[in-house]
Amino acid sequence: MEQKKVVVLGGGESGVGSAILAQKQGFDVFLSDSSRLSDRYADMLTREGICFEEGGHTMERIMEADIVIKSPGIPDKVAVIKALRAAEKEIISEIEFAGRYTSAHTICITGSNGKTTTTTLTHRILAEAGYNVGLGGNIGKSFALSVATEQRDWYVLELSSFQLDGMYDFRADVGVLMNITPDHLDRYDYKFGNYAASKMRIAQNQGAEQTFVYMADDPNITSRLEEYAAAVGHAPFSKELVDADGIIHLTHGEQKLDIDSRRLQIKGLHNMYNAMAASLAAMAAGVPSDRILATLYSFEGVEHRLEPAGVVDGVEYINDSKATNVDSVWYALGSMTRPTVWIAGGTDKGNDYEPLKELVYQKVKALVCMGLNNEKLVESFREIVPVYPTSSLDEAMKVCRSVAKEGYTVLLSPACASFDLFKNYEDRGRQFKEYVKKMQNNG
Ligand code: UMA
Ligand code: ADP
Repeated sequence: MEQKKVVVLGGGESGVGSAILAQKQGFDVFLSDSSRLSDRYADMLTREGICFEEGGHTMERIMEADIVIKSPGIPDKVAVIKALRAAEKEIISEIEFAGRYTSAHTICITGSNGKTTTTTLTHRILAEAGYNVGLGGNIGKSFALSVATEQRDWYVLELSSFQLDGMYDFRADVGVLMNITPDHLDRYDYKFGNYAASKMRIAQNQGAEQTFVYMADDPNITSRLEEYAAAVGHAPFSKELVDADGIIHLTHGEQKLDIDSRRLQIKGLHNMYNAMAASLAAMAAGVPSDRILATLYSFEGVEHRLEPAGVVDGVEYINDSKATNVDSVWYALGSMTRPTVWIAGGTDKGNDYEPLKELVYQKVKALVCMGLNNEKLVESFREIVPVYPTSSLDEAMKVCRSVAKEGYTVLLSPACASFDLFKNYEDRGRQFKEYVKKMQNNG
């Protein structure tokens, strides 16, 4: 029988993992990338003897595919995808493909915000409870590479809407949906309904045997349950489950779990949601309540998410560089307990700052804009707080130092992407932390 042909589009983390798995499964594999591959990925492909091209897509070769695995960063509007769709080729995501070659149970986590924190926490709960569990998806090593190289009983996967878009038969044993707020609309014809529909795919193919964990306080989710998740075993979480003493009461089947939110090291309402979601997912996976609590109380959060960066002259500095949209900043500001100097700005993603105005009025003493184009932020907030436009980290930090008094918090929570002044959000967060360390050392 002739070998089936797999074409992988994109030679980054997703594509290279997919190509290696496809090769291992006996397909005839060809990988194509419109740009140059990084040395690391080119070496991995060469080592495995996988054919690839870089710097352009050769259509004749690509059109020979039986199955196309598309990297999540490639939008549908590019010519190569349009041509493949016109020819009715099967185009799937890496997660759909890899799901075909593992019998491991999966916990799949999506949402506009909170994915990485909840995925990391859930994975840690299972790992510390002794499960043979892998981590992947929109975080760290690709799922496909893990399936090709490891034997796991469980996977905890973070899924982006881009990955969900190419998933058809895949079914999560436990699906988790954190929230749906506007993001990435450029990939969804600027229609929120399209983006929301993509997020709801987390519950696709699920039935009564599976569990769907979701945030019941989000009308963007609850209004879509009937259409997308009618048949699933529901496990909702909500701020209604938190009593006046801060105890969160969770139930799943016969199992009960009472979490003392004051003992959580990750702070703020959004982190209570993250803790509830991770706990319900772990309960659905059969982890005993005492094991869940042990990990919940020791978990310090993930770098660049409301991460304490140090104290200088009685001023606390917090790195929330991953807050790249308005909703995440809303939660960050909401969790501030001291007068706050807020650093925001960068590459605007079409932000509407209206939802932040009330909170800024209540909590923020000064807004320090850090970006090459600060106009929109200045316009939005200048009537509410003093606004200081700056165009570098150094300038921004000098302003913060002069306006923040003892007992204040300086919060970097930009609401914007970082690409105007930094390589990425990690670079922005690290430079911020290094600056704070330098101030501590120099007095
Ligand atoms: N490319 C083409 N043709 C095109 C366009 C791009 O070949 O027309 C090539 C690029 O030249 C590049 C490759 O595609 O070499 C990149 O593919 P990619 O953007 O999908 O990036 P990967 O390195 O494969 O990483 C992807 C996810 N990236 C995106 O969705 C943008 C990673 O999520 C994920 O961890 C990884 O797959 C493994 O599954 C990152 C991310 O930024 C963390 N995600 C977004 C987010 O969190 O907001 C969704
Ligand atoms: P994601 O992987 O979805 O981007 P992260 O866990 O990395 O989510 O958090 C990104 C940003 O969103 C952080 O800056 C954090 O302060 C904020 N955040 C975290 N969890 C939530 C949540 N459940 N709801 C809203 N914002 C959140």
